[in-house]
Amino acid sequence: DEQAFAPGALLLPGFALSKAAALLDTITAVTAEAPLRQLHTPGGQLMQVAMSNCGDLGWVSDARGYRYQALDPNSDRHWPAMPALIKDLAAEAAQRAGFADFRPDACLINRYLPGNRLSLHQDLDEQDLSQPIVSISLGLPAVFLFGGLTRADKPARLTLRHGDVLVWGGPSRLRFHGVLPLADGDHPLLGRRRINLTLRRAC
Ligand code: MD5
Ligand code: FE
Repeated sequence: DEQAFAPGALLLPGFALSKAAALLDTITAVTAEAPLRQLHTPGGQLMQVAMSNCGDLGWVSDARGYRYQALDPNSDRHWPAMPALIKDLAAEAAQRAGFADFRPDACLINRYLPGNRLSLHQDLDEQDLSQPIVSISLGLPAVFLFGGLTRADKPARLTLRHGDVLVWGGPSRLRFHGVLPLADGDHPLLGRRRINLTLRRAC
């Protein structure tokens, strides 16, 4: 039961559910090579959400700014390869939303613990903003804030659950968005955490 809840935005409830355990295994392997870590914003704030990446490019933030780079700054080694399971699932979801040849080169792994939030922002660091972003949610449910094209637009709320996949394309690609502080809980597969995979064409 797909829901096009805004122009260009498609919610695929439970689309990743049958592959959740296998996805978790690949994430565990990736984060053994490139551990999750909290990044600093260019303004010097420590982000609550811990992050890592797989794929040709990874998103990083530090005093020099936000950017994509091929090397993990913690190790100076390439990010782990993007598992085919993740890449294929994202391409299939994008196809459902009308993006026939989405070939992600970057997968950001976001790890939320209870209390962690992601403040309202836009995703602007990618070269081609006509390419969609595919977001896969695993573990504890989160209240997602889904705003407009200016920061002042009052965001709508949407609960993202284990296995949900969202495709953000077209005019929704540039919406302000964020995540409210994660409520505590104990998920049968992931325990006390939420993991979000964000698949992008970065360059
Ligand atoms: C998350 N992550 O749940 C979200 C999922 C990030 C981030 O925001 O930057 O890592 S991606 C949600 C998203 C992406 C692009 C556009 C819109 C939402 N939107 O128009 O609302 O950890
Ligand atoms: Fe974002």
